Amino acid sequence: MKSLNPVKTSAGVRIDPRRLRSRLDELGAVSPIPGGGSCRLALTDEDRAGRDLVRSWMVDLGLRVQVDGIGNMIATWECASGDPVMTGSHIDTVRTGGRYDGNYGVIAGLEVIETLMTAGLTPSRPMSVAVFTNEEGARFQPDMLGSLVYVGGLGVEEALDTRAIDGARLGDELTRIGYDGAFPVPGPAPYAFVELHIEQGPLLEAEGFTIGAVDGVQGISWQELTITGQSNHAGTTPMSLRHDPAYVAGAITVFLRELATEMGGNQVCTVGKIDLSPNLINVVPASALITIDVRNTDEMLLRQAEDRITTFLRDLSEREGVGIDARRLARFEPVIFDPEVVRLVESIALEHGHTVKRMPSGAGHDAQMLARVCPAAMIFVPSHRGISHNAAEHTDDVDLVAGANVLLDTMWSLTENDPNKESE
Ligand code: HGY
Ligand code: MN
Ligand code: MN
Repeated sequence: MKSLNPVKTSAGVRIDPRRLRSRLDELGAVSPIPGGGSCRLALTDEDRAGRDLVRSWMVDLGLRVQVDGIGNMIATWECASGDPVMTGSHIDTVRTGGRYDGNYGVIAGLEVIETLMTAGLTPSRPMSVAVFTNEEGARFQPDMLGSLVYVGGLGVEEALDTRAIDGARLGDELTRIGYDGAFPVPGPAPYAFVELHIEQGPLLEAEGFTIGAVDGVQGISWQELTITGQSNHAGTTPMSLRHDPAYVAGAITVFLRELATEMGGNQVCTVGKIDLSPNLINVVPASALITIDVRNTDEMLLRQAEDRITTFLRDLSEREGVGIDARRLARFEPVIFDPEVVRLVESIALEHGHTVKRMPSGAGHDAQMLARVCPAAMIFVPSHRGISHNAAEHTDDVDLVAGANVLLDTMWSLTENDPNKESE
């Protein structure tokens, strides 16, 4: 993207904190769980209820709402010609979702548009807010599935045939909840994409920063391992004769922890799911299904980690006499965001008087997919104690408002920034 001159909104227009807060609480109350979070797994009835609510806000604002073939909702303020400046995120959650993950970026995007409309400011480009399908990847894999299809990184037919962890077919669920839209995918590339999101990690709060100018997203490697052994009696089977999938699942979990600790840096490894069968106290399991989530900001190191895991699994299966079948669920290389847009976020946050930290994202986001087709970047605000994917997820209102105002001026600068125009 050509060099951008920060353009202030006239008279320092700012969002309405009460409206932002009330919409976050209203959406958070859709399928609530104890502790203030929500459970809206992708394409469930709960997700539909959340979508219906957000779409009603989009329609009330007079935006043109287009639902595409993978269920992405794109709401556009058609106030000018040209490719839109797009923001947005997701409103599907993990099973133990917090109030802000994804929701905040969508609601802040609508807040930016409503604030500009109320102030009588009309951008020189259209603005749009996207709700992408199945960002979490908790029910259907991979994660960021909707935005990946939107940018042409996954064929829509293949995506529609994806099976959920509960066996449902994605396309059938999309039809069932009434969000199998007619708008074609891949969708049109926006002029630029900026996503506002909570950090979901501890750095901003621990280091005393208000805004994160996110310059990239780390690489992600997801696999599902099916471990098959010999089911047997827990009391009569000598230890030397066991082929025990539960032990193998445990050994893999320990290995991943030790690998990440040894590699250090940004290397992280997680076993998030272990399903034993038949899962009974007095039966050596027949099988174990586990997931492994491995990430690093450096692609070469991520590949090294994957190679070491593959070697470990091969040796372990021979030693324990079990089968280990790996199924790839997601694999995205690290992404670097557009330096000009990152610099714009940073300079606007500083103009607003905030402390700003440049940082990569440890979590995956839709922005990493939009970066394939347009200049993209992200804005982070702190997560209290770095907690996320947990009902206890929290960000102070003052930080939520700060981030939304940085988003407002970033989007406004992008719509008003004509490289041939003198900076004001
Ligand atoms: O897994 C992730 O990083 C994101 O929450 N989908
Ligand atoms: Mn998210
Ligand atoms: Mn998430």
